[in-house]
Amino acid sequence: MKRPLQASYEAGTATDWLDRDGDLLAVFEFGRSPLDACDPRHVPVALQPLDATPRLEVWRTTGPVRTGIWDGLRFAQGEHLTMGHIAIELDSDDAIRTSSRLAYERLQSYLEQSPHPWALKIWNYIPGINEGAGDTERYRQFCLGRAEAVSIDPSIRPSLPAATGIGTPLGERALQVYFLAGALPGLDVENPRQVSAWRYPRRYGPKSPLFSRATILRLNGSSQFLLSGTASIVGHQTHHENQAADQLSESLRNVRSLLEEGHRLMGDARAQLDADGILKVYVRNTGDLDAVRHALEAEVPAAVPRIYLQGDICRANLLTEIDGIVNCRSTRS
Ligand code: 3EB
Repeated sequence: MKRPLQASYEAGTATDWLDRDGDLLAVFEFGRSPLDACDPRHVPVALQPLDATPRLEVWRTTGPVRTGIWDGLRFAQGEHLTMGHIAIELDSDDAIRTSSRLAYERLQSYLEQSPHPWALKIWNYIPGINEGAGDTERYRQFCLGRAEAVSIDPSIRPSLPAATGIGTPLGERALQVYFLAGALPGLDVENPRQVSAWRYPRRYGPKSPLFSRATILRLNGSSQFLLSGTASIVGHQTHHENQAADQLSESLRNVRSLLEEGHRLMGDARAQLDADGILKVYVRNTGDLDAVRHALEAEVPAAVPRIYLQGDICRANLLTEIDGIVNCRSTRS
């Protein structure tokens, strides 16, 4: 059984991978501006890789893979999955809200006409995410713009893709949004330890972030977990302020709780952190790298591929966050 999405971290250059034909859906190159994309499958990401982290994340899928550009959105479409990305140049200080709205409107228009219309997971990389006080903070402005494009009825449980929202350097010129989409909706998973993000209280901003804690992509008998950015939030509150290692451990407790909840929903399959998955660890202060790494190594088997990236987290008191892709195994005997 071949999994619809094979994700891995790789050394080498993006060009080596782009020259391969057939099954390449995307190659993410860390430490480069999103405005440098040279092929629809090439996604430069403005987060610096830390330590000995590989520079590339590679996604492969069943092909053939067709590529194109649609109203500025670059996409690669395989047999079952589409990867798409948008980079919007920010021309003034207060452009985040309108750029976020524009990115989400474009993304939705693209999906409406695509054979893979269901967003499963969306990554949002926002320059200077914590700039601005109170409701003018760029992350909150980003959430406002997103909510203007994506409306939900808060009285019914919405169906939302998983997401990551991370800050890139203030000097980066573009807001970047990239996604994975499929022909069928994913199975949404919420975390019993956390308040759903769309229900966060008003104090976190005028419009709640719109994402589910994870989605499960089920296809051809295989199940893959797409984890949202997971931080040290219990209920809706930040835990372990100023303690990067403890925040990492709390994030892992959240990940395990989410995987357990997914098992409860699926019944016959269980996600397992092993060599078939990937973990991305975002670290705000490079001085915390060793502490965060030790905390991770104490709890996650060494075989699980992982990378460390310098990234700001959406709340100023959060120092680290994890996301990833975790494959499931059947528990049927
Ligand atoms: C949190 O749990 C941390 O705004 O798209 C995680 C994942 C976070 C996605 C987003 C924000 C987003 O609230 C922040």
